[in-house]
Amino acid sequence: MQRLIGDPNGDPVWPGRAPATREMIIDESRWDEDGAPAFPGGLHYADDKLEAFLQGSTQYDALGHVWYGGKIWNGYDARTTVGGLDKASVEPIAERGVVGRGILLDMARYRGKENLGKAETFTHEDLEACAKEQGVSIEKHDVLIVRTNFLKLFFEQGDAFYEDFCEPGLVYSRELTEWFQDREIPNLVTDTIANEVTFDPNNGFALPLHCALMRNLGVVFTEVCDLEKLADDCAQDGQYTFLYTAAPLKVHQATGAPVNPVVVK
Ligand code: UVW
Repeated sequence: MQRLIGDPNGDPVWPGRAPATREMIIDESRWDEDGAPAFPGGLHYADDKLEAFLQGSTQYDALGHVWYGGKIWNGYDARTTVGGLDKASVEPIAERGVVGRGILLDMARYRGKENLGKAETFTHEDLEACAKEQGVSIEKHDVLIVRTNFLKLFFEQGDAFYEDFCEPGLVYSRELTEWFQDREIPNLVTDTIANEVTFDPNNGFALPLHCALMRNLGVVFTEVCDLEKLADDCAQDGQYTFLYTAAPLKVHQATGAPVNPVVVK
């Protein structure tokens, strides 16, 4: 479910971030150069380096990634983020990983579309209706995996994708927040950059669900997942639940980290 990291064609990223670049440090062309190291037995090897925003591909957000009112998740002072997250970094998610029942909610297919459009919203009631149509029910502690196929437009449109940038997604309401809380949903996974409608159509706020779900409830977010193969598979066999497993890279004090979630059906 991970998109490619370091692909020259780039990866969709939040405005202001840049796609990862991978640089070849040594390969067969370098071993003939003057000063190249020599190893007994004629050993050669290839080595490379990645320069990447930690949230510049398929990734887990740390719980301390977003806040308001000077407090991050669990009431910690937001100044604990200065110079690196002393609290609520990605490390505990990396150490323990996430394993549980995953459920794919294919909102694009449910709405009869190839992909959801810019700023298209849906609610927890739509998620329930989608599950019902798929013949499954959302259970307590399920990892919710929501497909929009919106990032298809990034690959089709290039830079124009970022004009009037507003992704489709869940829209904030108190009822939606309580719905997540009642079900103790541990993890929201989507194929968009922000996991929610970027700007709330009701009040214009940016990313209110990052605040309500991540900062206030401790729901972890997995973003920029490639759900296409999984969605095709589920549509084919009609089975929309599976074992979901993921552990992001363990990066000290980081605000997020790349991950390749794997499901077992
Ligand atoms: C921001 O970092 C602002 O958003 P996201 O969590 O979607 O990457």
